[in-house]
Amino acid sequence: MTEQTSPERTLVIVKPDGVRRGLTGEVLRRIEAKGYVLVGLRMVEATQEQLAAHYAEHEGKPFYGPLVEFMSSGPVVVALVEGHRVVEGFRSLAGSTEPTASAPGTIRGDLGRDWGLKVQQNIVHGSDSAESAARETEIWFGAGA
Ligand code: RTP
Ligand code: MG
Repeated sequence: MTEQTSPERTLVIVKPDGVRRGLTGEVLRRIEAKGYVLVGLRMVEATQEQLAAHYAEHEGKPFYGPLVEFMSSGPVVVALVEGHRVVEGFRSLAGSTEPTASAPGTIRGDLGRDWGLKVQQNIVHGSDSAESAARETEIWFGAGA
């Protein structure tokens, strides 16, 4: 199958809880099974600078500190994913922020739960717009990716 229009990209992160629980392959499998294409993939220990830039919109919120701490608690797998309307499509695959309220059939709804912690540990991140995807791609893959 070929794309009819210029493809969009989104930035996906398998968060430390997903990596720790051995769900990286399952997340990537769902992305590929949906028909999207992996065009970049790396495992990293996120730096404080990367997390401050990535979560700048949440600075000052009560969950910001616990979020940065959680995202620093182990390696993450960062993927650049391509396809027509992939930003919206991956958000739909991921489910809503709270795993408890996420629909079955979604990554968070099928594989996540609330652990009673200070921050939602919800397995994956997906960019919320094409603009966010471009900004986040530079943070995790560097300029020119
Ligand atoms: P993401 O950015 O990770 O794809 O998730 P999202 O858009 O659904 O959620 P967002 O509002 O952008 O929040 C970023 C991440 O912060 C954690 N969070 N915990 N009250 C809480 O416990 C809470 N609120 C947000 C989650 O890990 C969320 O994905
Ligand atoms: Mg978000």
